[in-house]
Amino acid sequence: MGLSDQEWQKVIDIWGKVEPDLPARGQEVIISLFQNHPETQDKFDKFKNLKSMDEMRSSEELKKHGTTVLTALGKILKQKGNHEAEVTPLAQSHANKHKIPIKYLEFICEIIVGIIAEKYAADFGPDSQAAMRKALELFRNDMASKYKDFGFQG
Ligand code: 6CQ
Repeated sequence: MGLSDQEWQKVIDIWGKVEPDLPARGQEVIISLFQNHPETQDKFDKFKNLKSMDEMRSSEELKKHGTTVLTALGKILKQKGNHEAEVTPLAQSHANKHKIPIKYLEFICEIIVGIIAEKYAADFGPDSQAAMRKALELFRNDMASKYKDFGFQG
């Protein structure tokens, strides 16, 4: 289920558009994740007490985490599938320490695609969207396979 060179190029190109706005996009991704899937918020000791939209929006810590998650994802995407070195430690922490089900990774990936589609519509046509979905699926599959190695039934 690999991506063609052209598909990877589309992924890299759209990520290039997102990158200058990482803190803002990251903040939107986390808030949208918490709003659409409240159970995900409980996984963050730091954030589980944030209740209102205002509290979420004004949390500097939340914004920082938004940058963290998208920076890490960008690094992975830029490896064009050769992401073993990046995915292994991430799978280890998310399985063993943070205990994040694969389902939650599906949630966040879908939200990321939705936010890119909303903010960069002109640069994120159907082919780019399909390529990004494929890249994120590859990432999730590799996370899931590592989860199995670690004995986590994510
Ligand atoms: C993650 C996810 C979001 C924001 C930040 C990180 C939305 O206490 C802490 O500082 C946080 C420990 C932590 C938790 C509870 C953590 C660390 N994550 C979670 C929970 Fe992950 N994460 C996800 C990614 C998928 C695209 C990526 C690239 C990533 C990176 N994480 C969750 C979670 C719960 C619902 C999901 C779906 C998720 C996905 N995450 C953490 C990272 C990185 C780089 C780090 C810090 C290093 C580490 O591995 O602990």
